[in-house]
Amino acid sequence: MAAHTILAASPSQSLLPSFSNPSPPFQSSFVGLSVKFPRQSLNLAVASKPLTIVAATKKAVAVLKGNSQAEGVVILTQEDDGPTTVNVRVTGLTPGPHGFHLHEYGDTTNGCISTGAHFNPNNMTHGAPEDEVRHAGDLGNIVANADGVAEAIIVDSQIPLTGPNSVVGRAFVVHELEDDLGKGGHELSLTTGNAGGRLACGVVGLTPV
Ligand SMILES: [Cu+2]
Ligand SMILES: [Zn+2]
Repeated sequence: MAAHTILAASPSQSLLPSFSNPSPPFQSSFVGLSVKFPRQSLNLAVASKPLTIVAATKKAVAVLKGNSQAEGVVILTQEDDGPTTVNVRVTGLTPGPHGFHLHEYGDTTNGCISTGAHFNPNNMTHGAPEDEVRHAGDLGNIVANADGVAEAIIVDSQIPLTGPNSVVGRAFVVHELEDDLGKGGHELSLTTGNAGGRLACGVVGLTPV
């Protein structure tokens, strides 16, 4: 996998435009009017200088443990500002669906309880991953087979690894019961999906690509 690609025409040349040029092409000629160009167009305007293209992959991991037999590993990858791919493997579950969420805090001082509520930066009610109205942390259910093993690959756009809504430092939680995706009619459906207890959890941390 292309990990961290930096392309530059010549590493020995400066990547910044020269300010010693007597008539820089990016300077406004209108007196008293300030014109700002975004950095990218500034680079393009200085045709004699090399272009810089940066493509970055971010990768993170969470190790899930708790006061049950359930344990697992979650690997997250994100290319640039694209969706995040979440690779999940949890063992030690009862066969069937189990709610799977990103919770707000990466705090396990009181076990999985101290990870708080579902990660919800947009102040929504609980829902399914494909719903418009959902918590960002709502990743639906993972389904364990007869051996108690749940494996899933989830691609989601609301759980980036950078920026103001980054999930690095927050925690995954796998639940005892099925998440009803907000549609169960239970008093907890619109907050937790009525997914029951917290079997295992793990804090999302950066890892080498
Ligand atoms: Cu949860
Ligand atoms: Zn939720």
